[in-house]
Amino acid sequence: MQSTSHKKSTPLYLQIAKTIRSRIHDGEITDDEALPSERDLTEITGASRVTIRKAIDKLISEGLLYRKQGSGTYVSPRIEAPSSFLSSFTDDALGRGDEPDIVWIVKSFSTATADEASQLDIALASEVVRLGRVRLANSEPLAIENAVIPKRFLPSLDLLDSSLYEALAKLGHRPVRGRQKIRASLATPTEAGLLQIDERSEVLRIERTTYSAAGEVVEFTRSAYRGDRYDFISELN
Ligand code: 16G
Repeated sequence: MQSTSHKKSTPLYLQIAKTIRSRIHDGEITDDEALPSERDLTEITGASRVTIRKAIDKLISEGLLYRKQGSGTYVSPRIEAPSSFLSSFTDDALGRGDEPDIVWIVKSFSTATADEASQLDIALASEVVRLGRVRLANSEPLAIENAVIPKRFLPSLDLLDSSLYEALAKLGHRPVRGRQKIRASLATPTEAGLLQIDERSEVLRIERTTYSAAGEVVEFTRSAYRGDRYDFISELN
C-alpha cells in the first residue's frame, strides 16, 4: 500500500508540466515559439529524459504544445474566436483549417426549466430541444456547450447531425442576431474531466441568446470555454 505522503506528492513530470504551463500562461513562451530541446530541459531541470518527455506529452495532450517532425516542440497558438458576429463553432473551426468534432452528452427533447423558459421567453414547462456537447477541434476538447432551443424551431432531431446552426438554417431558423455574456471562472471537477484540463483551471463562462429576424429567442446556450486556449475578439467601431 502507498504511504499517505507518497500519494500526496506530485509526480516530477507533472511539476515540470506545471512550470512550462505557467511560462506559457505568463507569455514567457508564446505562440509558435519553440520549447528548449529535451536535452536542454534535462539539463535545466535535472530530470531524466523520460520524465521530460512525459511532461511534454501531457502538455501536447492538453493542446498547449505541438510537435513538428524532426524539428522540436512548439507552443500552440491561442484560438481567436470572433465575438462580434454570430458564427458557429463548426464554421470557426473549419475557417481556421481545423477539424471540428463533438462528444454528445445529451441530445433529446425535454421540458424547459423555469430559468430556461424565462431565458427563451416561452411558457413554463414548454418542450425544448436540449443539447449537451463537448466541442473539439483536431481531437482537442475546447468547450462544453449546453443549449436549449424551443421545439418549434427544431421539431426533429434527425436534421441535427453536428452543427446546430446548419440544422436551424435548413429549417429557415438560423438566428440573425444575438447577445453574449462572458465571465471568468474555474472549471468544476466534471468540466475539468470533460475538457481534459486540471481541476480549477480557468474557463470562460459564456451565455449566448440568439434571435430570429422576428425577434423570437431561438437559442439559449451556456458554455465553458478553455481559458488557456481562447481569446474572444470584439470589433470596436
Ligand atoms: C458557438 C456558440 C453557441 C452555438 C454554436 C453553434 C459561442 C460561445 N457559442 O459555439 O452558442 O450554439 O456556436 O455551433 O460562440 P454549431 O453550429 O457548430 O453547432
